[in-house]
Amino acid sequence: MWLLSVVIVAGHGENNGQEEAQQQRVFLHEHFTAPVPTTGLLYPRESETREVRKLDGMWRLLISQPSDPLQGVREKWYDDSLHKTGLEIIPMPVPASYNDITTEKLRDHVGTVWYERTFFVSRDWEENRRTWLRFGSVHYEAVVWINGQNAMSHIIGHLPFEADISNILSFGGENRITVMCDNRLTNHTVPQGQVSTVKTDSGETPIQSYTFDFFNYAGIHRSVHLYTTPLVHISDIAISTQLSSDQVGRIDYRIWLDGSTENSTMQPTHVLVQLRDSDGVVAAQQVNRAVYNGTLLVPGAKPWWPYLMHPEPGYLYSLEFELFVSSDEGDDGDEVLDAYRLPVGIRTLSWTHTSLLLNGKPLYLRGFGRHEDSDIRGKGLDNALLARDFNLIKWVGANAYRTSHYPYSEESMQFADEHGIMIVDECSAVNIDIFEPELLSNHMSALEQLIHRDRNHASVIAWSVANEPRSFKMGALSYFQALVNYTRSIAQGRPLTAAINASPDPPKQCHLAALLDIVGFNRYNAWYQNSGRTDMIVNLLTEEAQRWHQNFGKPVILFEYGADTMEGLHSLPAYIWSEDYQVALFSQHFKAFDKLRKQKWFIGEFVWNFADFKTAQTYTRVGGNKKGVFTRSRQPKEVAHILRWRYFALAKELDRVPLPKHLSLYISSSVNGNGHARTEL
Ligand code: BDP
Repeated sequence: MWLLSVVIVAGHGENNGQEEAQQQRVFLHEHFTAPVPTTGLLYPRESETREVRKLDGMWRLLISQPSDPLQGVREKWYDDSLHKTGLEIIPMPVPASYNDITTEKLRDHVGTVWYERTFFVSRDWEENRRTWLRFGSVHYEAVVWINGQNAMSHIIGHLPFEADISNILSFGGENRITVMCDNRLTNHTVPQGQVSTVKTDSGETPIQSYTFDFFNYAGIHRSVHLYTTPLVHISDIAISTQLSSDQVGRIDYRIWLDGSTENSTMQPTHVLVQLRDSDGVVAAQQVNRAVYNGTLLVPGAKPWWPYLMHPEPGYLYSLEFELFVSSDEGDDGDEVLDAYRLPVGIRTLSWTHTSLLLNGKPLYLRGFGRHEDSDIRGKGLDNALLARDFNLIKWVGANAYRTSHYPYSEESMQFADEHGIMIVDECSAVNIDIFEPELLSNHMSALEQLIHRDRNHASVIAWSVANEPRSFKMGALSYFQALVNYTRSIAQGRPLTAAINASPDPPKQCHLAALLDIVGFNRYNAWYQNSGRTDMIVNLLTEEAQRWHQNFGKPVILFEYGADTMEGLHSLPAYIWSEDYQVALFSQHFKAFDKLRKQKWFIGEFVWNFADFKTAQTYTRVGGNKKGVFTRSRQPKEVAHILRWRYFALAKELDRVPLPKHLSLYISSSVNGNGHARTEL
């Protein structure tokens, strides 16, 4: 890294002078250390050689003093039960964000909290296996102890981490797990934030601020798994797939083994790789003796297709890996050392300067930006919510969403594979600014961990490297050159994109767009710009999209458009915040999209947002961001019906999908020939 210059710009006020100066520091990110590649972390799945248990449920929580977040580390609270501290302990569900569970204190807590629970492990788990502890996500930073011994630590929320804890477990006895979770964001975390101290009526207290527009929920957000593997086991798998024009599927796979045993009769001799279709019938197989990578060919393969692009969307095979040790008695006596089954969809993904293609067919994406967010649970994984959301996505006829603005749960990625919903998979770099080397290295790590986690999902059609970075700044150019070069080297056959809000043209031209494969932009015409003017959408939007394509020669997507809308608020003529206004604004966008679709390089329209969600407190947000097509409790606003009509009309036009029976309501026999004119409410 080379500091090119430090330009001190005189600030307009004393307070922001320092900040502005800092923002002007420009680094040439020529020499950076790429992240150490992630290993392991296969999603825990039961098999004949593996057991999986969840440690979800009610844990205990201790809230540290915001003024002394590391007190517990100094005083070694992990050495004994948290009760021994004499401090207040409260029940806390896992998985869930802790913020909205209590009635006071916790919502705006800044700093660390301590989680704890106990569990038993049977003696059977001691022999010939390893026991792993795996967290789906702890936001933002976690340190984990088992029975007082440090087991692992991790930074960056929304990503899994794990450790082999066999050596620190008490088998046949009680074990204690202690987790310290820190929610503080700084200039070098992904996303960024700042902690400062304010003087309140009862003294000084730290507060967390950030520029991104969703609440910084924290806690143990996803399931905690305890699982076993054999001593020598399959630790990691990478696959890539292709489908030829004559329907021959191709799966290139690679597996990694981990562990050793002194017992030579337990050394693996070969791997049996079998691809089973959804009826369990073997469609292809291979025995691999020396190397752990290979190719399976699948004649007459059933491809993975997105929802509404095929009568059987989301078709998944099960790719079985069985690790064997040969016995002297011949094949029949071979012993399975380890078995792991990976769901796999076979498809070809490719792109050009104008299109993104799946199985050779150009895609038109229609969907949403979303959030993992709900009442009480915050960002905690909730299967009921997950199932409801997918039902709504399918009801509305969407075929894609972006995991704005961080990686979503692994369970949701599996759901997307199964339902044929395409995912633009975004890392947690939202609104980044101040492009310093420490940020770059965490940002690279965020992408590396995301790609490692999600590379085997058929549903993932692109990686989004950032949302609304301050990419027009001078410092952004070398930052994104380094970031994109690195990410491209690990991209596993997916194009790179980002959701940009800088401009396609100088003076605030985006430095990132030229580096991407697909240019995505966010634009709030008739909302943040020209509020109230739904007559100022079509031309502005179509012209801007054209500028993006002309300037950068890439396929273009609109990743965000929308309007805050209070459910139940109506106004004629339409007035901002009313349901009528949201409908009118969407309708004008649809006109622009249809103009743009004639130009083949415009490949997708994403609404902001799928559902209302919680934000930090500010006078522009009434109980949170209300741009949802659905309310926070997942009921439709009026616009949802209009959107449904459009998304199904697109499915009909593009893929000859019949319209759902009850899309429109009977009004009168004189309207539209069949009497159906208005969408069903
Ligand atoms: C965009 C951001 C998104 C916000 C949205 C909004 O990408 O996170 O929630 O604006 O203001 O700029 O609603």
